[in-house]
Amino acid sequence: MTIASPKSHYLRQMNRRDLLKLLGIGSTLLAFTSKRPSKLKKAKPLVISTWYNQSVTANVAAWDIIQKQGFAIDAVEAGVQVSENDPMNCCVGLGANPDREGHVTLDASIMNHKHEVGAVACVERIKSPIHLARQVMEKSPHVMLVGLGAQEFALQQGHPLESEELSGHAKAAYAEWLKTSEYKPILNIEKSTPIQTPLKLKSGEFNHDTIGMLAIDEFGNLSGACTTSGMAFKMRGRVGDSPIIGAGLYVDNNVGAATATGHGEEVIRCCGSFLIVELMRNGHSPNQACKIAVERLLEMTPRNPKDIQIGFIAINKQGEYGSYSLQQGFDFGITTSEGTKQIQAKFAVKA
Ligand code: SD4
Repeated sequence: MTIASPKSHYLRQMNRRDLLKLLGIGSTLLAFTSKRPSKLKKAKPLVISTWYNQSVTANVAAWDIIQKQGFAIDAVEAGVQVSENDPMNCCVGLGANPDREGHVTLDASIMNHKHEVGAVACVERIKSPIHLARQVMEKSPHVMLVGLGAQEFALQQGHPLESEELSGHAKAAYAEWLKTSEYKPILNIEKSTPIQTPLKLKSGEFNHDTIGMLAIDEFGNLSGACTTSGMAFKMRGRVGDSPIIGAGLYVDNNVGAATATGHGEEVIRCCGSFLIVELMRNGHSPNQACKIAVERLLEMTPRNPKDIQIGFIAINKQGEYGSYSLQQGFDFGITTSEGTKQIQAKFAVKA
């Protein structure tokens, strides 16, 4: 293991603003190079993640790092790993539901405050795709690895090759799905309580889920992570929005960060998370930016909006947060020094 010197550690934590200051270029140049929201106040640390039933445990793990003056990038990685490590989770990590051929394939992405990104897609038999995504970011010359190449890189990095056997609940869900072999994701399935109930819901459809997490640390730096098994019973080789930087996740430390859950094809179509960050750059609040992105997505989608669900969450550099979803039912959890709160997102499509 290499130990970073205090100097290199400091440099790693510096953002563009700090660097310009150090070089004596300072605020005049910044005023020309980036449009920033007008009212600047110092952000208080926070952690925010999609689907409250996951946030309650995942945010706590992330907050534990933040409150010890840890970095946002470490917090979001540790936070979403709580879901990845839960063998009973229907929809994140190796315990999750498989694709239609019976293989669990995982997608994940991570982004820090320095525009460094890492992602893996369609990776099999690796327990923590978010850690692998971080290793792609830090230890490879690339930003994204997929399939067998991602798995090979994981083994080189010391990840064990896990069993390909499905978890008990995933086996049961898959057997049930094979009876009709219909691909019909259910809206808001993430809210089934507990999430350890992955089989069919009342409507007769199957489960899916994702955890997207954003954090601000004590140093005012932003990071994000997103990890999922994707849509249950997807086609083999299908990749959703979660590992696509700009779609399922985006972070700009000068402006804000956003992440998404729901039907990934739609989020990719509108570059959802990047769009939200750009809207915030132009002065919109996180709530407004998420709402405008959902409206844009609605204009673009060729699908019946009643058949799809999208939930966005966002934070800005000032520590404001917001959300918006396409349908009713999306919620998220926010954790600060005052504890964790559940928030219901406002939504676009009225029943
Ligand atoms: C995907 N966005 O693979 C993910 C799925 C998801 O809650 O978010 N499910 O398209």
